Amino acid sequence: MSRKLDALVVGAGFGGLHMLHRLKQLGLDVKAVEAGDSVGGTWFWNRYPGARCDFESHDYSYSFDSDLQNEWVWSERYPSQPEILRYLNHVADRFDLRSSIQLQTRVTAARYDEELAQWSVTTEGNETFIARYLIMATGALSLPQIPAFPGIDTFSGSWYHTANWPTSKVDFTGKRVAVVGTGSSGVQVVSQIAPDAEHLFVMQRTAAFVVPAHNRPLDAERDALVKASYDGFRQRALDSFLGLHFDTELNPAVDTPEPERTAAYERRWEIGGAALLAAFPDLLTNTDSNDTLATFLRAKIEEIVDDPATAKTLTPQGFPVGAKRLIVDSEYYSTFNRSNVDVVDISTSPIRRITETGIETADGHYEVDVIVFATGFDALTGPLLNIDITGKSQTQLKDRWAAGPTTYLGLSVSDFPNMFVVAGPGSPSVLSNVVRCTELNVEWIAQFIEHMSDNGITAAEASPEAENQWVHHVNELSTATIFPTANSWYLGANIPGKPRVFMPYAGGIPAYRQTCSDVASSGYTGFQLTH
Ligand code: NA7
Repeated sequence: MSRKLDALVVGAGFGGLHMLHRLKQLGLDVKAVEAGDSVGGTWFWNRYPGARCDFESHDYSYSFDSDLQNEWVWSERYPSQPEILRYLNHVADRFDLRSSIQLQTRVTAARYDEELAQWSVTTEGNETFIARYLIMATGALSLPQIPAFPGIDTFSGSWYHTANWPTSKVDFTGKRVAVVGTGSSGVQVVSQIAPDAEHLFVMQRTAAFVVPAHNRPLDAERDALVKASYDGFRQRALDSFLGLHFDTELNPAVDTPEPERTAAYERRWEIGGAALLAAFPDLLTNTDSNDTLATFLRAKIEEIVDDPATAKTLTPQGFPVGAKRLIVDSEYYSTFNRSNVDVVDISTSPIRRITETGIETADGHYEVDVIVFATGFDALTGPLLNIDITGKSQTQLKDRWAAGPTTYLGLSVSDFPNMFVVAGPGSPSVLSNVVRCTELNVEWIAQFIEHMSDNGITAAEASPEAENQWVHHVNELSTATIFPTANSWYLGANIPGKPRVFMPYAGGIPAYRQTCSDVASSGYTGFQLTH
């Protein structure tokens, strides 16, 4: 049985919920399908202890509805996973979206019918949806990666991935635990497990730069202050590279004399969060400048961690600060001062296999009862390529993207008409406050769909020329930054065999917003429109 719709939205996280709401406002017959048991997307799945957003609550929230943003009260400076999930559930109720969302529905394939100008979308349960518009709000970090360590099936204890955490509480009391991976998820979970575990081994392949969050309850005064000037607050965010506002010194870091420069870093260390990365205007473009911040952060690790050998292992080397995502967490380094916590350097002695009783590395065996994989995601392209997507002339997305993703504005792919991507590769996405990016994308897609319908346009796709130019532009922008110099998931470097291409748009939110707006106001330049 197939269900016919105007539009199908895949995913009910930040992007999908907003998209559904906008298309309903346009009067379209629209449905969202969601693989999870609840709305929330990333914030539904990543429910490991300590899961928290690294951007502040007011920033990491929708701006599209004035009443929504004024009535919701965040309880902490940085929102925890349960609170964000409550917020997204509130949004689903407030805008009456639930009856248009089908949960526990994973899309497996989508095929474009050129003659009828419509998509046929199949689910794991063999349902079919027919829709003119297909909007992929599948998330950038929604396909977890579990490395293919041999022997995992023989392990007699329990193991979990942070991005697929059980809904019931996992009790670590008195257990020997290994956490594999020290990205944001690993860092957050480590300080939560350490107090309960009998022993915790933190298996680190690459030491990460971690800055304090200084999380705290959000006081009513701060909340009132933001709400009194929400318009200005949102505008400043949209005018900022990351889609959230930080105070930046006027002069480049390299031109700022000591001790003024260190004082600027110290102030931001005390403020907490990603503010450090925005301290000077050239930190993301000049490696010498970036080195000054790296030196500052390395000294902090030495100060906090008591054991010099442990501090040395935890000290990142060989890549600029921010080239791998800067991690925000207050307790991580001090957790290694506990007698029951050890860092294991698996860069020098890699994991060989999982045994029945633990983890075997090149130089030893670690007996554990629980393994927590905090090994990240097949980011940006993974969630899309995990679906068998076929466009015009039998073109398969996985073939088209074999050498890396190609999009126009991150929103559209040539030969895949009427398919739009929210916060996809080629958009600022994970390189920005992703909520600002999803809102820009959703609003832009909604307006384009309205334009198509008002003008009798049945199909729209990126032209190959516009797509090529955009891909070239995205590459060019990234090479002017420090981003491509680290083995990060931004580049696909964490997935064996994945093409090494810097995927997000590194030009910042203001430039991206301007370009998308110019494309729309010029009658959708770069799109092939079929009437
Ligand atoms: P990340 O940031 O991709 O971190 C994954 C971690 O797992 C990282 O330390 C990896 O080391 C490590 N890893 C990955 N594969 C392996 C293998 N095969 N062996 C050993 N260690 C491995 O994912 P997160 O979930 O922490 O965070 C993702 C984003 O979510 C985050 O940036 C925020 O935006 C929210 P590596 O650095 O690759 O050497």
